[in-house]
Amino acid sequence: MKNKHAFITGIAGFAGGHLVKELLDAGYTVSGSVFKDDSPEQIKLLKKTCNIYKLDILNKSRVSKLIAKVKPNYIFHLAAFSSVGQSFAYERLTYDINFNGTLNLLEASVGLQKLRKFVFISSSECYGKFSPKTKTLTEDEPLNPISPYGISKVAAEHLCKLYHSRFELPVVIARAFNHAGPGQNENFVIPSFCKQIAMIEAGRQKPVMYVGNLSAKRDLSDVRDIVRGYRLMAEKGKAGVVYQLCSGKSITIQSVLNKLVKLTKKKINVKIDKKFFRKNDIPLIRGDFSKAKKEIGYNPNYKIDKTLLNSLNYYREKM
Ligand code: A2R
Repeated sequence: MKNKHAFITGIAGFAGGHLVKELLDAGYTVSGSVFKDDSPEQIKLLKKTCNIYKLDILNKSRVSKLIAKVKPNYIFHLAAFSSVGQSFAYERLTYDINFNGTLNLLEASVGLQKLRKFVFISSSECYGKFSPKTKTLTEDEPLNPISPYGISKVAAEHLCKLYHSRFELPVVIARAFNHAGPGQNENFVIPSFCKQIAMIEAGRQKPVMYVGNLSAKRDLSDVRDIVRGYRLMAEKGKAGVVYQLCSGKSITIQSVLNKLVKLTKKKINVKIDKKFFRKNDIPLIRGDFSKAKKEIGYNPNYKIDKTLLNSLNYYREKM
């Protein structure tokens, strides 16, 4: 469709696949980039509806050549080193991909004639440690990241704002809170639980689940709501502005686990394993999506029970 061509970096990632569906359903033409070929099935599927390019976002000249060739009207920059936990072990790589990769893409986008919006995907990890008096996070909360991942996203947000003020690049920043759903890899807490339950059901793991800190409270959304937020930001977001995308509620990891365990007929023993505990873990995170609701019409639709069932079924099918 004319003037509705979206380019997604990290298109074969967890959120990427859901964003493709969201955009195609809304009448966009979609293309995007993959880094490695380590999910050939997913890429084969994507190629049925999208043009897919191989791209390392750290390759500056290749990024600018590709963007100049594709000439998208919308860019959704999802490619990232996305694991908070692993960012401690791969600190420099995290800064490289999340900061320099974003810089390459911003540079390549300056001067694109028909670019309507550049959506940068940031994270609630930018807030890091905040005052216990803060009950609900808003976009105005000071940023105090406590992980290499959080630092990289804060720095990249600043870069996006600079490119907006310096070159009038129409950048909007999505500060996404935790999200889950089918397709997420097991480095994250919900898929890790789901995979273990599916393994137990398939007789491939003893009926014991290993879990980390269950008392942490998180603001959890369905990925399908979050990607709708990305589209709404592209269509209605104000350039240079940050929008939080979240559920506005918080739930303990314990409750998530209880809900998941109720979805299986197997009797499961839960064992706490300290190796899953994170230093500096934040006890409670809850966001407020009022600004996104007011300015772009964002309203989450999915109930947590559906998100959990769909995530578990994804791993059941994989078994
Ligand atoms: O390794 P691949 O081919 O799956 O690509 C990953 C891609 N990526 C890169 N792309 C280009 N050049 C690189 N040097 C590079 N390094 C990684 O980023 C992967 O498909 C994608 C990220 O996808 P996920 O890890 O599944 O993250 P998710 O959950 O979709 O997160 C999307 C965005 C990220 O910016 C997160 O930081 C944020 O939402 O929460």
